[in-house]
Amino acid sequence: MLEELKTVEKERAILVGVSGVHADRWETEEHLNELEQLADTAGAQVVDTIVQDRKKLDSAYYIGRGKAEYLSHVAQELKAQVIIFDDDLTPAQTKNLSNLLDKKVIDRSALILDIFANRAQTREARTQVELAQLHYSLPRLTRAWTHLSRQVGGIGTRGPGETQLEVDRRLIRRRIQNLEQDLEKIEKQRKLRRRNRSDVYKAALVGYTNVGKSTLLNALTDAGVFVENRLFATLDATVREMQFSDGKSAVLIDTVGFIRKLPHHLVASFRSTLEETLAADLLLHQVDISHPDFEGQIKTVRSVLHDLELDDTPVLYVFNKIDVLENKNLIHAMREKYAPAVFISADRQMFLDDLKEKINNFIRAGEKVIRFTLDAADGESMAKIYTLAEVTERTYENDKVILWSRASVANAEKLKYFADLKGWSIETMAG
Ligand SMILES: Nc1nc2c(ncn2[C@@H]2O[C@H](COP(=O)(O)OP(=O)(O)OP(=O)(O)O)[C@@H](O)[C@H]2O)c(=O)[nH]1
Ligand SMILES: [Mg+2]
Repeated sequence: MLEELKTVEKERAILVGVSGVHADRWETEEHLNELEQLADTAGAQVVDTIVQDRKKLDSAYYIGRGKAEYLSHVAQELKAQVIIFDDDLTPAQTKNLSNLLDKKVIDRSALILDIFANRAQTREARTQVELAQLHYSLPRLTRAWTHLSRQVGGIGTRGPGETQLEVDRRLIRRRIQNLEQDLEKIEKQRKLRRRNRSDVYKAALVGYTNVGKSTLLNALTDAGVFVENRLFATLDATVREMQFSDGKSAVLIDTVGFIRKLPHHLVASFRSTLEETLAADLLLHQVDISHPDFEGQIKTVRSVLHDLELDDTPVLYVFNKIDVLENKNLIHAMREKYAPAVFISADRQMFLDDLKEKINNFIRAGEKVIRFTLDAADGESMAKIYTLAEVTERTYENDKVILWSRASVANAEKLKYFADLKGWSIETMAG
């Protein structure tokens, strides 16, 4: 269904932002730059950008009726087909504006959903996106939308928007239920796979979209993940093993990037993709230090992590793209402000050893030091310990053997279980 609605010709779009209410002029312009990238990713051509200063938003027309009429003239002059607002519009504002402008009116959330719909490849991602789209369109099912639905194709109309408009809300609710059941099944399979990995150390790459997460995963693990200078290149979770020089290994997880105003239905739908990240031992918060608003992006990512209840997971800041950073003084300042932090170029493979060493330090800090005392003749138990722990010292006392070792928290738990079972003496200390 999604393929049928793809645009052939680029749609002409006008972007609209408001400054003075939630953001100052500089921020608003930065947000509109990003909106332009989003529009480009969705396949639109931006023909004009309008910023309006306002003290208060208009509940009926968002930018006020006067400005909306002006916008209508501009849209006609420039032959625009779609008007994209940077902020989320209420269903009533969308309806009023599309009636007055007689153009397709969409907001940032609808645009992001559209990109996700277009890019989703796996069954899981498609299900998640459709679910989010249905949640989004449910309160917006009005006559205005029926009218819009006649303009088939183009951005903001991919996915369920078109066909479901004619069906009633009851059908949509039923579809939502079905999709939720599908997702539950997919989630169960995922959980099984994850359980098999439960004793390995997991580091998750998190960060704003386009900061270079997939590039870094490829550089560290030969994962061969798709990389593109566009927003939301990655929608699925990829998990790969990563080797350290001391023979240790960990898994590295790459997943969907975050963005300002990620529609909350989308975050909720993507929970199962994000599960891998939710279970991580360490978050590598990757930042594009060459981006003019990288600190704003850090704030956004932190707030999504907070919503995902990940405040307690340790974080290592990974500042990327230092190869194109003009102001090198920034590195010094950020090293203090965001400690612990590393500064790398994933693309040029610069300072990746430093990053690996820091990750390894985190792994070591999470390990337990364990002393075992057992019968020297008990070869089977000894083998078990050597599999689950890194033995650093072995001494003999009469017919007993004493092993000093290090193990992850999960493996330490397992070893404790075997110790009780087999009657070894075991003493655990923090790493
Ligand atoms: N100059 C420079 N560009 C980089 C570096 N790392 C990645 N890039 C570029 O940044 C763009 C985005 O890279 P990705 O790896 O797709 O970024 P991502 O964070 O996975 O993006 P999403 O999956 O869209 O969230 C690509 O054009 C990369 O070539 C770097 O160290 N320096
Ligand atoms: Mg990616």
